Amino acid sequence: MDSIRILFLADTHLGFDLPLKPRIKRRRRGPDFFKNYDLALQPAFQKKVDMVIHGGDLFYRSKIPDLLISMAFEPLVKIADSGVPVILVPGNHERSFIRQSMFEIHDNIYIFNELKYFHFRINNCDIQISGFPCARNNIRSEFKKIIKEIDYTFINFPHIHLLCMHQAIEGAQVGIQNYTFRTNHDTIRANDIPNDFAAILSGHIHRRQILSHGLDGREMKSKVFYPGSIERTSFAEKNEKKGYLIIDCIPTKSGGEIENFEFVDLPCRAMKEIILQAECLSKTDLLNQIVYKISSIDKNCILRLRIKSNKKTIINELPKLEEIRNVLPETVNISYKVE
Ligand SMILES: [Mn+2]
Repeated sequence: MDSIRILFLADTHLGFDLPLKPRIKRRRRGPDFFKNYDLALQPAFQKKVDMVIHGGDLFYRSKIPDLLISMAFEPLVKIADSGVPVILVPGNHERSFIRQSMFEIHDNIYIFNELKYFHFRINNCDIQISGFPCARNNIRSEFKKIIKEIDYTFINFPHIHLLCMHQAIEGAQVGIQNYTFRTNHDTIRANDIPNDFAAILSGHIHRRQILSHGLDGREMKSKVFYPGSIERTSFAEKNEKKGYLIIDCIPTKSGGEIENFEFVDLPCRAMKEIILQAECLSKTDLLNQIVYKISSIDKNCILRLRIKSNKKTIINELPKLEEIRNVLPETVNISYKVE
């Protein structure tokens, strides 16, 4: 038996800032997400992997047009057609359900729209992929029940057994301040993670990371792999590298082991922040200050402009987002906040 190579990506948030009929023509961030989605799937197109797993938040939200669904599924159907299985976990952004039309339904695309398990035989290995859609209520108390149900699913004990989900697990970290998930009802206890999986593959946490210990220092025999999002979805991710995971699993008598893994980077646009004090300035002064400040920034960046003002009256005189856009290079994406 040979090892199995898995392409694991998650949190692609397709459809984010991608109006299909835009009223105003300007640069959007949506195409960046599709570009990285396509780049992330290249190892599958090149048949360098045995399986593709998406850890959820395929889409940016649940209510989406059919066109967006077909855009997202087009490469997946091609990969499935070429003989590489594609497995999808519905995330919280798609409200735990991935919708397909008849054009996207494919024998070789498997979706965890409910708690399920799929069996594969690849490289003479028996592989079981168990998984469930994002549990949005009280996963902390529900998780043990889910694991019990999975325990009943073994027909033959697989050489490789993986658990796929879209949840926060104790110890996971996000954001510039390293917020750590601990005891909330939406967080799985590290001690509840069973020992008999080759690995836990999860989406949801946008920072790439591997969890191997609980916060009490106890080791998890089945490690948790978060590939992170493929692009920066918020300023909390501004310093994070983005990409996907390639994981090699080796078969054993007890559910397999991870032999090797690699985080593969994807290109990301820089996120910059400019903070201005609005007091004692006219609107023109403020616009001039913005022009001055942005003259040195990366023209390809995603900009967050924060205007700090103590006087409530001055807010009426602040420039509108459109006026700021007019003084920015067209290539910059901007968000604007008055504090
Ligand atoms: Mn997400």
